[in-house]
Amino acid sequence: MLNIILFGPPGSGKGTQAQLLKEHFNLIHISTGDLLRQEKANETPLGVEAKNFMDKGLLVPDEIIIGMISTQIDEQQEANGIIYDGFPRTTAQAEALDNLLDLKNTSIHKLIELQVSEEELIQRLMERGKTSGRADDQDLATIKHRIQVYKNETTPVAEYYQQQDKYEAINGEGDIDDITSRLKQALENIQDS
Ligand code: B4P
Repeated sequence: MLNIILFGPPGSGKGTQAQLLKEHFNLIHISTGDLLRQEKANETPLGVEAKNFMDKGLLVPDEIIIGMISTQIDEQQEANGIIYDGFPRTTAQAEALDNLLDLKNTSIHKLIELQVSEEELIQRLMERGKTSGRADDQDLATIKHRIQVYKNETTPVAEYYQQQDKYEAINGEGDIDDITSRLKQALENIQDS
């Protein structure tokens, strides 16, 4: 089983690339952002609570996310592997994920960070905001706040996996297809090792 974390700031291409990789490697794609947006759209109690945080560009509390991901992993017993997209976003989430995988006698193989400049992130998210209908893509202040939250609360996750010698950085700028090729190479290297 291949367990990969696709990591990077908001707008770095995690969702875009996870979709392409999942087809190529026959993996399951778990996006906490997509799961939360589904809960929001269905107006479930979880979705109603999450909305308060998401629309302001804040992280949803760890206990909500960890409960949600645990159910998802349980439902994917037969998977070839899982790409985690947008999760973990805090070290508490990373520790919880390691514990959940440990119970299943597996572990994270690699965290791959998509590196993109702040100017490019802002441009992509403002562009997406024109059509996505997402409240968190609508204004510059919220986008900048999300990037700041990423720097403060999420970058320690990369250090956490760096300490386990499981970190790799990929250039996330340029053609979508070129970035996919870089990622495919990284995943093939993991499979061959
Ligand atoms: P996410 O859904 O994870 O939102 P994101 O970071 O904006 O997504 P992503 O980075 O995947 O966007 P993509 O590159 O695909 O989270 C949203 C919110 O949910 C968070 O702010 C938080 O409130 C909450 N949340 C989610 N997970 C959580 C967790 N674990 N803990 C707590 N809270 C959590 O797309 C960006 C745009 O760029 C697209 O329009 C795309 O078309 C474009 N693009 C992609 N690659 C490109 C390229 N190479 N060149 C040009 N454009 C490109």
